[in-house]
Amino acid sequence: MAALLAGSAMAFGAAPGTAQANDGYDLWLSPAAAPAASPDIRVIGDSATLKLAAAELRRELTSSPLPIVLGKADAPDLAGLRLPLAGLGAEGYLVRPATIAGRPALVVTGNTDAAVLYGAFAAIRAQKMGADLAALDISSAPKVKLRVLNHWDNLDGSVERGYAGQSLWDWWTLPDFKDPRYADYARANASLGINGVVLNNVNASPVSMREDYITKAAALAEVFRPWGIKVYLSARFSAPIELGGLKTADPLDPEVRAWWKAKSDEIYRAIPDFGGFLVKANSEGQPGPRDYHRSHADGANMLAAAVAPHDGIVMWRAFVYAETDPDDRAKQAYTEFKPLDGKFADNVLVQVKNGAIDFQPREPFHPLFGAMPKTPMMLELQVTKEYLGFATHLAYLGTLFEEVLEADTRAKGKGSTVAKVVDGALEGHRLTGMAGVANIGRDRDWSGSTFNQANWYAFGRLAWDPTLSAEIIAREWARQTFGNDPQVVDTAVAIMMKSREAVVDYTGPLGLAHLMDTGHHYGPGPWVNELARPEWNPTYYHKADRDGIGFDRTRTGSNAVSQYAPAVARQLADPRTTPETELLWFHHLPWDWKMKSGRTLWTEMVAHYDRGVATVAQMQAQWNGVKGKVDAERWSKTATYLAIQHREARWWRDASLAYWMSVNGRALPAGSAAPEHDLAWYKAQRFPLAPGQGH
Ligand code: GCV
Repeated sequence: MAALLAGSAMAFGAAPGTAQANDGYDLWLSPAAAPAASPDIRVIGDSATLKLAAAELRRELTSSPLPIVLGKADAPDLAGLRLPLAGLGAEGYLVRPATIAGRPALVVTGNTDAAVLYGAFAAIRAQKMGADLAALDISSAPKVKLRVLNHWDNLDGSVERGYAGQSLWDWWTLPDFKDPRYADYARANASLGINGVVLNNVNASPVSMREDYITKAAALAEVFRPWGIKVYLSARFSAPIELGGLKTADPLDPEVRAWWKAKSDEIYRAIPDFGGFLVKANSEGQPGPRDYHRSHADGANMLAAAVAPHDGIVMWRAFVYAETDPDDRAKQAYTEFKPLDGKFADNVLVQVKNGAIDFQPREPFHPLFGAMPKTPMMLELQVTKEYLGFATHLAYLGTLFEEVLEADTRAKGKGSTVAKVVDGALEGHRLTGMAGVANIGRDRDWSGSTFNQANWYAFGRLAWDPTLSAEIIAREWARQTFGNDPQVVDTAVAIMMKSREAVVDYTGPLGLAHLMDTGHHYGPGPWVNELARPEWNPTYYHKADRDGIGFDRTRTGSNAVSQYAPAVARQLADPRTTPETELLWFHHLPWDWKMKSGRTLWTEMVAHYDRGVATVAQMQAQWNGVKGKVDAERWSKTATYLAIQHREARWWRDASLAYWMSVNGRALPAGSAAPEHDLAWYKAQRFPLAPGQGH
């Protein structure tokens, strides 16, 4: 019932930008209600996807200076136009005026139905950004083939690192009940070009591949299909034991191989366009091929062989580290995977997080990018804000994503950016992918806050084209979300563009990372040092003592810098040439180290913490300036969340400084406020019920 209400309430949603209530359900799109007037639209062809494309244009556009004609390039009336579609592949679109049967029209076309749908969304986006449809001439093809959301959703409805309510998937009522929200979700993804969804957590339950759950997944696939979206499943490596009753999951065992082949065949019978498997193996307690002394390539290739006859793929995660390995955690994935370059089957992508540790507010790019030229490297970004203040802190991640995509690996000389590794341009790979760990749940606004929706949006737009600018994406999103008032749009963009750096400043400036409290990752815990695995403790990462702070990853330390291409390694080997934003990631330095500003390291650190808190206060003031210009519901929720963020930024700053002072015995620079409480108070805080914890 709730779901039905959700669907129908959408029909009455307020238009973006009005000062009425708006619960955010419509995201950056328009409400379902048909506009009073709609343009003249002709669809050539009758597929479900083309119908959706036409419905979107009707719903989103109130007028068009030209009649609109939609259809595949080879459709009657369009084929004769000889439009330049050859370079657009299966998903690229073309939108331009043309004369059809003697009448001028705006043509929306592509080589497949999905491409036409993307073209329709592009036309809508362009019009909302102020373009004149009569003069529109746009064409675009995705630079990345697999643009996939990873849901860390459990079968009981909880979401690991989810801060937007329960899972969207109601596994209990599937396959019978197809909540209208599933189609609304698919529509939002399609508007960005997202073409794949991994339904279940990488910490996977074998039950996801049980017959009844395959039927449930098939029901979702059916809803998503017309929107151009394939479903994928996270596979638990030991499923042949748990589901199949075998004694082993050894990837070279013939019975195990046969089990996976039969299981894949079964899945493809239910879901003919099933995308394939995502696997977390031998990581944080998950089973994997290393349990049988086999390599990650052995494991991936076994699954790849099972899905290859169906054109399926395997996304094999490189997020591995072991408590038995005393080496720097930041080095372990590279050490394990680099020697496997060239050993993976053609339909395997190695999925690599943006940084070598774990989605910190800032990390240097992962050294595996550029280091495995023979292997397609799929970039994994975290859209949900596990380490950036959950749903309550405003942190626009477009800038974080842009920073990693623009990072230069120097693998093949200057300009070998992570974007070029990921989109295949550097090595000529055609199988390419980008994954985003979703921030989507059953909250009415899907992502836990209005501004979190922008992170979903930014992921989708960058997966389509990793060279887009974060600022342009922010502007696009703000205009579609809030309407055309320039003051509102400028304010939203200004807030967004500084927001992530503010989080870096108040949680861990100058390359510090992994300082949060245990388990829930909510709030500061730089003092934590008693956890079983050394690399789970913040003290492992900052190594602060009376004399200095930071992780020496040069030759005198773990030598992680040697995993980068020589030009990058040389730069990072010297603290004077290392970017100060990454200084303490790579170097252990005395508290009196002279920074470029002329200040000591300690004084500079304090200045960053202070700046982080001050930036949030500025963001609050800017948001107050658009009160009454944004609908009251979204305005006041955002204002309340900014107040929470300000309080918690202060908490992060105070707790961190109290701890650093207890270690270095130094006073705060003049003018910097003393922490509100003593260190013992901060240490005593407990949050057993914080959301999103794994279980
Ligand atoms: C899904 C981090 C998170 C875990 C997550 C893991 C991963 O460690 O805290 O919740 O598990 O990354 O990416 O596999």
